[in-house]
Amino acid sequence: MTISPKRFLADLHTLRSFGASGVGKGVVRPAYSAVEIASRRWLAGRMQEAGLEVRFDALGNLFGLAGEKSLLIGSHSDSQPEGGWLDGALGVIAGLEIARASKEEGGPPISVVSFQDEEGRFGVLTGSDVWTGRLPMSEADGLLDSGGQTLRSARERMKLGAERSVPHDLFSGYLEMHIEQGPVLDSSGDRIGVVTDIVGIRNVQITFTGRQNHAGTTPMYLRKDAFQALSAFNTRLNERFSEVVTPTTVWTIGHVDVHPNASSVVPGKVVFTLQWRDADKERLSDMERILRQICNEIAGDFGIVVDLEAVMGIDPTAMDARMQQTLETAAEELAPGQWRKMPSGALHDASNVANVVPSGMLFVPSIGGISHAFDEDTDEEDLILGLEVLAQAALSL
Ligand code: HGY
Ligand code: MN
Ligand code: MN
Repeated sequence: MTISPKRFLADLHTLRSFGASGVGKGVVRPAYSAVEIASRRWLAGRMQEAGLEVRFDALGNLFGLAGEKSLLIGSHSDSQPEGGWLDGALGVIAGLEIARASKEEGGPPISVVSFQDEEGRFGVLTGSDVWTGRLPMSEADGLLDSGGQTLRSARERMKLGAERSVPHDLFSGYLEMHIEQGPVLDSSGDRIGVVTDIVGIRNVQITFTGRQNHAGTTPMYLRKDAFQALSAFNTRLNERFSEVVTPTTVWTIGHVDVHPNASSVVPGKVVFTLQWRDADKERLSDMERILRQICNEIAGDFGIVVDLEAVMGIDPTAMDARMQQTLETAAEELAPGQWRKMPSGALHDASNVANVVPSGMLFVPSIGGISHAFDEDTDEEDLILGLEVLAQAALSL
């Protein structure tokens, strides 16, 4: 199969032009934004030109189908609020190039997918959550983004044409190529990572409600300051998590909304997210137990009301053994001695897809280990090597 690195890179750069941030190679292409929908239409056009049958499902997942039973290759093409140009986009465009090359030469049927909202504007991996059946559409529709908009209202504005469901049994397997988004390959000098497992995640939104009041007249002992409560919560959380975590466990308070966010007002309310990730499901549960205990303590100590939304999550997931073996063989052939097996600390659609078809993942290095930031990047030679390894594995499968 003759893949075209030139055509692959050109498509990758065109996809970046949808929502290009103007800072480095960054993009701002959140799920269901106008520019994200425009990029989906463009992608659908490229799939059609490649001779694939284009299908959008009701959530906005975009498939380019190659026939009755095919290998599926892809990822996502939405971005974080401040994202890089390769996170997700790389896997989708690699899938497009391999499907197109195979079609041109009468090779095996290869289909492409771009899952919607992988970056979790509404959920966790919303598009593949719904496609694989982990999350019912009716529940997904009620999810809110940080601005209070429902997923249902966002998807109803898409107007992407006829929606049709895409059955899982159309596919014999799933391959996803992604940038590593961490420092392991970049610092070791390896050029390819074959993913063994994807970590599990839990994510929750928490609200502390205290008493909004005047910052000059309210004595300290009378305050119910929601921000002070959050500050104490964070300190206690770090102390208590340290009793159960390992060096690879991670946790993040990534979104904080302080109300009314004014210098002369004692904050009456904070809404924040807490996310934690680990390869061990038991540990994820232990951490949730600790979190709930601390919430109770803080409510008592500060006289505030604590509300926890539903904890959302995905369990740790192993990649399929045959898929790993096939990727390893291709890596050893094209990058002898320059690849490694490794777990993924980032989530990927493959975490979900692995529940419905055998799935495998391939990483290429992230320069400086940077991602979810405008300056995320990968050397062009590594992008092309990744494409070649993926194509070789796809052919073998
Ligand atoms: O957060 C993640 O791991 C993924 O990039 N959505
Ligand atoms: Mn991604
Ligand atoms: Mn991401």
